[in-house]
Parts: sequence; C-alpha cells; structure tokens
Amino acid sequence: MNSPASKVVRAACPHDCPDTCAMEVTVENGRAVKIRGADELPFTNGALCTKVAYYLERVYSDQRLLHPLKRVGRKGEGRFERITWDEALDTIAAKFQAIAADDPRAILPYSYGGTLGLVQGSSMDFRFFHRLGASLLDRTICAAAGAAGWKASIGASVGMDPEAIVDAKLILIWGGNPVVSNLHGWRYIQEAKRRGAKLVCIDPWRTQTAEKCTMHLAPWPGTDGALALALMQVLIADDLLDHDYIAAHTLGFDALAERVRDCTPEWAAPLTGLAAETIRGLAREYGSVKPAAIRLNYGLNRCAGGGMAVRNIACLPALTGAWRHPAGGALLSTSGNFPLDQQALERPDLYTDAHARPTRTINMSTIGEALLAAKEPPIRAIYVYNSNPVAVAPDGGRVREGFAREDLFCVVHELFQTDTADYADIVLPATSQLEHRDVHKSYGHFYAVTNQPAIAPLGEAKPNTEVFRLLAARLGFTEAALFESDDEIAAAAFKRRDNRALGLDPATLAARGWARLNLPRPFAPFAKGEFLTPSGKCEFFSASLAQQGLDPLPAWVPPHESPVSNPALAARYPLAMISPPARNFLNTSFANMPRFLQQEGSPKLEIHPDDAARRGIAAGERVRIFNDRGAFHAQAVITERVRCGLVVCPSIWWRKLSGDGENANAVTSAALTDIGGGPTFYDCLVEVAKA
Ligand SMILES: Nc1nc2c(c(=O)[nH]1)N[C@H]1C(S)=C(S)[C@@H](COP(=O)(O)OP(=O)(O)OC[C@H]3O[C@@H](n4cnc5c(=O)[nH]c(N)nc54)[C@H](O)[C@@H]3O)O[C@H]1N2
Ligand SMILES: Nc1nc2c(c(=O)[nH]1)N[C@H]1C(S)=C(S)[C@@H](COP(=O)(O)OP(=O)(O)OC[C@H]3O[C@@H](n4cnc5c(=O)[nH]c(N)nc54)[C@H](O)[C@@H]3O)O[C@H]1N2
Ligand SMILES: [Mo]
Repeated sequence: MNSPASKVVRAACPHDCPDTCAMEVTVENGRAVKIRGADELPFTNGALCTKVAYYLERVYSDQRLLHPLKRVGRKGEGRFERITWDEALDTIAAKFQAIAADDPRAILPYSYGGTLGLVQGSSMDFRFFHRLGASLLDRTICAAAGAAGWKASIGASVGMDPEAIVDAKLILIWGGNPVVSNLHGWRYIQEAKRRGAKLVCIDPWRTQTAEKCTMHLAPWPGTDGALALALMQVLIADDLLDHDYIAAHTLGFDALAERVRDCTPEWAAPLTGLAAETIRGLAREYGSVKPAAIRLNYGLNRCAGGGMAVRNIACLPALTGAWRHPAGGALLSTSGNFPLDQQALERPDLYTDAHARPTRTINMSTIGEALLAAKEPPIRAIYVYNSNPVAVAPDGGRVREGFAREDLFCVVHELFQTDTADYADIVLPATSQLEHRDVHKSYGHFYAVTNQPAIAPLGEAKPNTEVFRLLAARLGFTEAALFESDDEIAAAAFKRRDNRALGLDPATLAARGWARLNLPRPFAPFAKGEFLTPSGKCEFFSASLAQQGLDPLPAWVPPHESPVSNPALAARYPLAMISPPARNFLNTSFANMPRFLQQEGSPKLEIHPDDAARRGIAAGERVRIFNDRGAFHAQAVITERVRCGLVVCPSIWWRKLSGDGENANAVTSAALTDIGGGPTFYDCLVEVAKA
C-alpha cells in the first residue's frame, strides 16, 4: 500500500547481464526496505537472481564511498583523505585544462558495464569527452569479436525472439552458461525441454547448465570455428539443406561449399577434441530436427578466432532454413532491435564542432600497453567510471604497471574502493541505481525498462551525469547539451520516428516501468530473408570482410595459445585455462559483498584428477597458476567437470580480496581477436604447481 511515507518505485536492474530485469523498490520514510522482480515483465517474471535479490545489502553497504577522496599514499597503496566536492572538481578541471591546452587526446575516458543505463552509461559522459576533445575508447572488452562476426554474416545484432525458443525441438546452447549468466533466459529453454526439446550444451566446462542439458559436448576452448565448419561440411555432404532458402536469401553458397569440402568431422576431431562421430551426429540432428535454435553467448568469443567462430555459427540456420520458423534460427544479442538515438545520446558533433583535427581511439582491452607505450600523445590522464580495469583487463601485470605511473593523473568514480580506485589521485563517490534516473535497453530480450530514483543519494554520492555537468561548467563549456537533465536525456534515448519505438514513449515507460518493442509476434526476423547485411542476404561471402583485408569466407582461426598453434609454448605451459563468471559475482561487482564472498569461499581452480595427480596436487591444496605473464594462487578443486588438459578459475575476484593480490588476469593475454579487436581471456596456456 502506498501511504505518503511508503511508496513502490519502478526500477531496472543496471547490471551487465542479458536479462535486464524490471524491479519494484519499496521505500518507507526515505529508505528502501524491499526489492523484488516485477511480476508483469514476462522476462523477469517476478524473480530476481540470487545477487540482485540482495541488492539492498549493496546499496546500504558500509563499504560504500560517501565522500570525494584524494590520494595521500603511493599509487595502489590505498591511503586516501576526505576532501570536498569543490576541491575534487577544481583539481580535475585544472588538470584537464592544463593537459587539454597541449593536446586533449592525452586524456582518456575508461568505462564499461558497471551500469548499462543509457543515461548513466552512454550520454553525458560521451558528450563531455567529445567537447573536451579527449581520446575515444573502443569498448571491446566483452562482445566486440562476437558482434563483428555476427555482423559479417547477419548484418546487425538481431536474432530470434528469446521467448519463442519454447517451441524449438532442438536447442544448441553454445558458449553460454545461462544458469549462471542468463538465468531468466534459461527459464524459456527449460520450458522448451519440458515440451520435448533436446538441449545440447557446447562448452569446454561441465557447467550447471551442461548438467541440465540432454547432451554436453566439451570442445577445447577456441575451437568452435572448426566445429561449425565441420557441421556445415556434413549438412552439405548429406544434403540436409534448404535449397530454396539458400537460393533466395544467401550469398556465396558455392564458394562456401568449396571452402568446407575438406572440413570433415575427421578433420575437426583432433582440433576440437570431440569424436568425429559425435560431430557428424550433431550435424545430422541439426539438419533434420525442426525447429532448431542456437542460443550463442559470449563465452566462445574470447579466443583468437572468436569473431570467425561466431560468424561461422551464424551461417548455420541459413543452410537449413531454420530461420523460417520463429522458434528456429539463432540469437547472440537483441541489442540491434532497439532503435537507439545514438547521435542524440552521445552528440559526436560536440567533437567535430570544437576540434579541427581528428581524435584517436584507444582499445580498452590493451589498456596496460596503452598507458605504458601510447605515443602522440602519451596518455597523461585517465577518468574511470562504470569499470574496474585493474581487476578485469587482461595481462593484469601490465595494467597495474600502467596505472602505477606516478605521472598519470587518474580519476575513479565508483561506489566502492575497488582495485582500480586504489590507483586514483581523486576518488569520486557514485550513486547506485536506486539513487539516480535511467532507462535501459536489453541485450537478451525485447523490452525497454525504466529506472526512477527510489531514494536520495547516500552521503555525497553523485550520478555520473551530474559530475560531467559540473565539470563542463568548471571548464567553461556552454553548449546546452552538456547541461540537460537526466529526464531529458532519458526521453531522447529512442528514435521516436522508428516504428519499433512505438510504445517506448517516456510516459508509458514511466507509468508501467517497461514496454515491449513494437515487433511482430510471432517474430521470425529472417523468414523472408531481409538480412541486415549490405546485400540483404545471409553473407557466406562477405565483401566487407574482404575490404578489411580479412578472409571473406567462413574459416578456421586457431587459438593464439594451443598445442596446435604454438607447440613450444604448450610444452612449457600444457594446460588451457578459462576464467568464466563465478555464480555469485557479476564480473567484479558483488565480489566485495560479504554474503557472496562467503558463498564463493576463496579463489578456486578446477583441475582434472589426472592432471592433479601428475603434479602431486591434493584436493583443497593451494596451487600456483603461472605462465610468462604472471602468476596467481587458488585452491585446487579436483573434478571431472573439466577434461584432462583444461583448468577453470571461476572469476572475477578483486585482486586485493583474493589472498595474494592477484587474480586470473595475472596470466591472461592482451592479444586480440581475429575480428573486432576483442580480448582473448579464454585463450591462455598455463602451468599449475603446488604452492
Ligand atoms: N552471475 C553472473 N552473470 C553474468 C556475469 C557474471 O560475471 N556473473 N557476467 C555478465 C557478462 S558481462 C557477460 S558478457 C555474460 C557472460 O556470460 P556468457 O555470455 O554466457 O559468457 P561466459 O560466461 O564468459 O562463458 C559462457 C560459457 O562459455 C564457456 N566457454 C569458454 N570458452 C569457450 C569456448 O572457447 N567455446 C565454447 N563453446 N564455450 C566456451 C565457459 O566455460 C562458460 O561456461 O554474462 C553476464 N551475466
Ligand atoms: N579473466 C576474466 N576477465 C574478464 C572476464 C572473464 O570472464 N574472465 N569477463 C570480461 C567481461 S565479459 C566484461 S563485460 C568485463 C567487465 O568489466 P567491468 O565492466 O569493469 O565490470 P565490473 O568489474 O563489474 O566493474 C564495474 C564497476 O562499475 C561500478 N559502477 C556501477 N554502477 C556505477 C555507476 O552508476 N557509476 C559509476 N561511476 N560506477 C558504477 C561498480 O561498482 C563496479 O566496480 O570484464 C572482463 N574481464
Ligand atoms: Mo561481458
């Protein structure tokens, strides 16, 4: 009941997760006392995940940063002193002004998925840094390779309706662990299983998802591209094709058939570590069971060939005509369905109007190298928000070295004193989702979700947008776009004239908390072709890849680090390591909350009994995981969930809370993917020894 002292506020889960839940926050006398998943949004269905169900513990955590701070100790040491907002903003403005007078490109914004809100994550921040003339950041750290690979085949991040999957008869869960990282999407897959679908999980690790599937295939990390080519070979050789669909809606079939002629299951078997008969069986099933759906996720795009692997898989439903049915086809991300008005949100014209020379772009996945070696100009200041690079970026030793530069001016806007905040000169306290306004799209469903502030900012915390407005004023900028309110920004987020945005008007969103994109039901995006590629077809042959100097056809790109691609390295470091999400953490978010730390215990390394025995490692023992880049420690979990030769470190731990000041990114590589410039977290050879 809503009495004056008690109200229910409509909110959105801000976290980097495909589910983007609608939430209801009960507020009594200015304090949030209850949070729950909204019942009416079909995807959320009244339930939050185990992390966000306890969100109030995060909001009201005694670890929250409540005042601006300035560093008084050495970088990384973590000694800070309280200052006023005026002192903090004056310091930042003076530094930025001095650097910008020489070359504003020496200033770098660094942000990612702390909140996926369009207001707090991609509006005023972009406007401010555009006006300032700072370097641009290429936000590659998660999905860049997969998005680029998908784009080459399909044209944009559009795929099947995740709710329609309930009617599929065969579902390949490929490079995803929905029980952990897409819990609400998993509900629809389970419903399909209840209705008789067969679920096949393709994941090197026997996850909780794999256990609940009908079948689990465990390829070596980074070999999905080869597996997909072999599936194509069988589909073509056994004539399990939809010839009409191929003729009408695809480009380059003959060249593709030629390309995969020798990519038999026998060819792929030693590369993937799967039996040839298993591969052939999967291809025959995929080619004959209808409707067949593929739910890809990003786990498979974190290896050298991650772009091409996704591209290859995205070609499969066009060969079999699976796209004809709403419950067939494939889905990686629904992002491209949302008619965002990116120009209105980000205002790139603020750059071009104020600066004659073009800026430059820094890839966030190689931030260590950029901080240490970027030239013309070197990076002199970094402003970090919505991200924790010292813990999440690959080749963590280099990243820390970069952030430790005494001559680097570093601002970190955060809710918590993270590993990165320890390297800041100025730390600014950020509001939580309950304390600011936002609006969200989703990358796992078709609903926009609104977020109204439920409570006043705690302490002196300020939203991202507010800080940029204040800094813009201090720097003497006068453009109206730099002073818009959060409500105004939220109202401009979607392109009003795009038909898909019907119903996404701010009033509807505010009243109900969420709204579905105006897309037909049932939705079969490519039943009649109409792909979003330049040719309008599913491009087996991609002229745009060719233009970039890349292979225009689906191809096999081996991992950077594997016995096949680098036998000398594999002789020294024989174990492939992946570090996917721990269930109770969301990247490094939640990994400082006592409840979740207690559930995860300590950093763990899952290792096969034979690999453990060979190294004299007993269950529960502390082990050292190392390669030429670095080392970290974990507790050995001896298990057949991993095959011999594979180790898994559920992540991402805060370095300073892990026991040795390191985490899995001490050993991961900053080498990039084939397409899209993405990171290769899961392409990493290591050795393990008793500590
Ligand atoms: N609880 C929880 N939920 C999360 C997150 C979290 O940290 N915690 N993170 C969020 C974010 S930012 C993202 S991007 C998504 C990530 O979620 P997903 O997109 O599902 O990606 P990952 O969890 O990285 O990997 C998924 C699975 O892929 C497997 N995998 C690793 N390498 C390979 C490979 O080469 N081939 C194949 N076939 N499989 C491979 C891993 O073992 C893992 O089980 O989840 C989001 N949701
Ligand atoms: N080894 C290994 N490394 C990985 C991965 C892996 O699987 N293995 N996964 C990779 C992936 S998929 C991703 S997406 C990245 C994730 O990397 P990040 O996007 O950096 O994610 P988080 O670690 O959750 O850090 C987000 C930070 O933003 C802060 N924050 C939240 N809301 C706000 C706000 O409104 N304002 C401000 N200023 N700050 C806010 C949070 O407190 C948190 O500290 O990590 C990557 N790193
Ligand atoms: Mo991610």
